[in-house]
Amino acid sequence: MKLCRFRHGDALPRVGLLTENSRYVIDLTRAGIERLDELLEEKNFLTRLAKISDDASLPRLPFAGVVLLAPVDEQEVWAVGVTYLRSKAARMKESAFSATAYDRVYDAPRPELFFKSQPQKVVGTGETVGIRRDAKWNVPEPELALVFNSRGELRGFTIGNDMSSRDIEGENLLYLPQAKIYDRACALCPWVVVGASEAAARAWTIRIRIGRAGREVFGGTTRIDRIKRPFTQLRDYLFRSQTFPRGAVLLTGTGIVPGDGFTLHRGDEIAITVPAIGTLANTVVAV
Ligand code: DO4
Ligand code: MG
Repeated sequence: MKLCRFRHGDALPRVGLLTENSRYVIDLTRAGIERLDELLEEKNFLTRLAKISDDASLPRLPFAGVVLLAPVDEQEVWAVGVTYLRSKAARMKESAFSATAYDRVYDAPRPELFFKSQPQKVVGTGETVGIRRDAKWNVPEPELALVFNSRGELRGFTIGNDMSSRDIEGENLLYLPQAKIYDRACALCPWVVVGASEAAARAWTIRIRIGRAGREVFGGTTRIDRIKRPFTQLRDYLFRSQTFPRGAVLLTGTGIVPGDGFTLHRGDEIAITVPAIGTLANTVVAV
């Protein structure tokens, strides 16, 4: 099942459930569900959603008539880095003098976790993502995203883009927050797939296509099962000594890194797809 946040007309954001045929969004407002984060707190939310999908009295809105939003109400977005060998190799190569930090974190028990975005700064599909004006080497990072409730229970999966400035990151590891956190640096796919297990998600693939003036300038695919660490381990470290009263979203790291000669340009079209979830599509602007 796929959940989303959406807007319809002038109304405030609502929560929706995609119908089996993907043609309608069931508006969950009349079922008493007004916020995604609250729904994900419910113990039996999957059973409730199964009943809702059979309830013909709830309004079904044609898919084409709704505006899909990023699937966060008040959840912070965090990220984990260097979870794929490909990411480790790329960071070691780009680093002026901190290459061993990446090598060590890849093998260490404690993962590299970092704050990525406040919820209100997350952009959704169809919106613009940013490249910094003071950076020369900018890339998207296509990542599977884990959606947790406040108890750290994995409630669903979506797709994230951890936009990054590689020259700033490579110059000095202490610049990582500037390479990672700026306006329009975090995008999330509107769909949250619920009811799938970690084992199922590990069989998925993630791919990216970057278009420029109608031509593909970069494409790549990888498998989620190449993520080195179990999702439970990532969750345990994220929730250590830290509470998330509204839950949290965790980007799980990138395994697709364009070659060193590639940087994003304004106007580039980025499409990140996990077939089991959907596509996150954004156009690049300078911020
Ligand atoms: O340490 C730098 C960030 C790594 C990252 O974002 C990734 O591997 O996806
Ligand atoms: Mg990343």
